[in-house]
Amino acid sequence: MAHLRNIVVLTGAGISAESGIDTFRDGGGLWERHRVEDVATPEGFARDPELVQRFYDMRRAAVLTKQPNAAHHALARLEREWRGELLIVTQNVDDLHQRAGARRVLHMHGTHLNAWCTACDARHRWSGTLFDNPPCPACDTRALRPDVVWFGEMPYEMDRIHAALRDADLFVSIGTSGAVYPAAGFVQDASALGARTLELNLERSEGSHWFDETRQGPATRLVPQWVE
Ligand code: BV8
Repeated sequence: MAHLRNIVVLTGAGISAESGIDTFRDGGGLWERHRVEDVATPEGFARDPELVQRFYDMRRAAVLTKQPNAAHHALARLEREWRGELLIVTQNVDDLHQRAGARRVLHMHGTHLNAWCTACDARHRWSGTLFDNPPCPACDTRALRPDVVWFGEMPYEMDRIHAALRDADLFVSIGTSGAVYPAAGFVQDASALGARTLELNLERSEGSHWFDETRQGPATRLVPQWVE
């Protein structure tokens, strides 16, 4: 990697799988137990807010009991030691990158760590539950929802992501099925803008054919190997 300056890393649920956090589309994953339309869309939330709040309360509580794994730690070490720009764009709503010591993490699909008040637009650090419809600490209105991006909603900080892809010499995708856009299109954007592209994933994904190089295996083996 000697000649590289700027790296963009995209992570998905697969990087947290070995920490014991469910992925979406693997066997036994989240979408086998819940219809996306019911728990990860604004329409589903409007239809049955308590179901959606319980779904995220359960996942938020689960994350609090998990630890970052060797892949998160290897990425955090690289980010700390890298001489150029390195941006970790994660589709994950868990905080394992941060807890491994990474400092520049962009949660394009939001984070379990926050509750979002749709009355006053404030975001609050939140480790409790939301199903009991608590009041917003800022405006006292009972209008808190998980601060995550649902299907049909605009991901966060897309301008910042596109600027980083424009400057990237290398784009690395770790642990994602390449099933959801716009994240699944970043490899094509990066490639068209002249970056080399590398996929590290347990198995070939829907987007593998877009990458210059793909390596298959568990993130806790592939990421430390790539970082070394
Ligand atoms: C948008 C947060 C536009 C919540 C998530 C019709 C109407 C509206 C939109 C659309 C539409 N048709 C298409 C779209 C676009 C839509 C989309 O792409 N749909 C798909 C289904 C076709 N996208 C959107 O709606 C996005 N917004 O387009 O906005 C817009 C424009 C203007 C104005 C307003 C809006 C927003 C999508 C965000 C949805 N939120 N998550 C939550 O977490 O609950 S999506 C969720 O699934 C993830 O965040 C991620 O993005 C996505 C994919 O998940 P992965 O992370 O890849 O996990 P998965 O289980 O799929 O795969 C795991 C991988 O890991 C596997 O490959 C496996 O092999 C690997 N693995 C497993 N173990 C390991 C491993 N790898 C390494 N080591 C291991 N040990």
